Amino acid sequence: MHKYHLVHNPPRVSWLPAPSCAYASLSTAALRPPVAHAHRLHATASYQIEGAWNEGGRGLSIWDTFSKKLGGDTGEIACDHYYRYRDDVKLMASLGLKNYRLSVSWSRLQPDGRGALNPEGVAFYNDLINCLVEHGVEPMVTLYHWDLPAALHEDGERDGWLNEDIVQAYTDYARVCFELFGDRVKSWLTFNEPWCSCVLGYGTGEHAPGLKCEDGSKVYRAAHNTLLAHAHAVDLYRRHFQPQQGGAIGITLNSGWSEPLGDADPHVARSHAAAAHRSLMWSLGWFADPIWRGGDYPREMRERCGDKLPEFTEAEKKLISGSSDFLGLNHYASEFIQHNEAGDFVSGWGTVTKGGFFGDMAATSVSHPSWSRTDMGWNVVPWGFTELLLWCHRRYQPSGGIYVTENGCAVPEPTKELAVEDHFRVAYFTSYVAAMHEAIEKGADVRGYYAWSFLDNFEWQLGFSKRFGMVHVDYATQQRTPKASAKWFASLVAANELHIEVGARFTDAATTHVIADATLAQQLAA
Ligand code: GBH
Repeated sequence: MHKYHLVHNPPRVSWLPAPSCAYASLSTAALRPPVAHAHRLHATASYQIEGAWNEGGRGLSIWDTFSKKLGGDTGEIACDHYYRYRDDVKLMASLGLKNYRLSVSWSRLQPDGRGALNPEGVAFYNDLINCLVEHGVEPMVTLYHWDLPAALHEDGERDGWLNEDIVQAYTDYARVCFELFGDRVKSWLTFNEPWCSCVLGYGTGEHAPGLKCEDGSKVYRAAHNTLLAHAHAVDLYRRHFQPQQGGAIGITLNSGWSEPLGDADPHVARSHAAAAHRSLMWSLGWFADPIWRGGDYPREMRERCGDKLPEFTEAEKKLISGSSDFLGLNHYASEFIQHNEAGDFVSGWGTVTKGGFFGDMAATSVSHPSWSRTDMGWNVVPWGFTELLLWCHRRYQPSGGIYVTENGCAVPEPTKELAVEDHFRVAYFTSYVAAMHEAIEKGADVRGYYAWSFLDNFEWQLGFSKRFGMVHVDYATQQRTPKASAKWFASLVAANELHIEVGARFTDAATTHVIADATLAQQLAA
């Protein structure tokens, strides 16, 4: 049994000793749900680190073609992890990491997205998994982190996640992974952040396959097929693999925390509160309600989306309901939310959208002027993490608990010398781990924490310009250099204690409730 201690300076607070409370820190780590205590984990994703895009028999994915089309950085080489995984695993082990979340590139395993397996791809993941196990690092494997085989997508009305045939193709691919790797992999995630692959891939066009959809109907359709694919893969695992292999399977959803903007007029305040709730529904509830609350989309979505929101059959509702052993949660930032019927929306990457998916949601976000921001422009609001964890716990009560499968920040690091002094990142992690601790103390069943990310990597449409790693990567030489945050994380893992030096975390108490002050709320809204 592990004991966790949260050490303030002063005072000292005991960490929760519950055996189910496992922690991991550092970039994307994951915990093993039923067995507890996978901690100190890092997370990564295939297209963001592997490189070797046209080597080892790999087929193309939609991210290969999409990033080529954008004309900037691509994942062709990325961190060259395909060739350097042994050294990377050794580095993890040397930092004392016990868990590591990775994703499988579907098109490396099945170049055409269906049928024939690529033996070199099979060998790569076998070697990688064996190497992790040999070094005492437990893998958590994401089956789908956005890199759909290009063969399953052609621009058009009913392709990729818009085509219901994808459900069978995905389930077959999942079966292959369970068969090949399930003897050693005991922790599976069906999907990483379907919100992103659906909204950004089929709505705003910021992510592959880059489709734009004004009324949002494609977004809802893609999500519908994603949920069905998830449920079928889980059903398959539970019936044919879980009894012998004994692992756990879940899904990872992303959400910020949405805090209602205050207002002196109680009527306006109530409309902001309803908008904040909708904001959580359109990010988390969209996927989590079907899984944990009876098989269908949230009531507010049914009311506001009309025919655009596809229907589930009764059999599908049964299949989806309960289809996750635990809730995987990726969290980065928080916003104040106000009611806005037009639904003007500025995405985390700056794209402005009107109507459609966001118009249905009818909510927009406001940042508090005192909040610090990361290099992504995302707000640093540790208390929002506490609120979100408690909200998830209360609304969904996932039987296998909550695993934080990503949390972290980008920091401007123009040189390696500056990068290794990443005190902002240390403060971010310190603050967020402490905020998670607070949620656990208040009753949230959080069993694991993975930091994002182990290595600096290919940050999707922003390429190599954003650095999330605890380990610096020099892309010219592929040299890895642990940053201060990696050392901080290693000591967190080793001690099972979080030491918070005075002034070493983001203080946010001032902004927690002050927003209820009507004057400030009006200033913000203006
Ligand atoms: C994760 O995405 C990804 O899983 C990972 O691959 C990536 O590298 C990492 O985070 C860092 O970006 O205002 O529209 O942006 C997180 C992406 C960011 C999606 C915040 C939701 C808020 C809504 N999330 N975003 S928006």
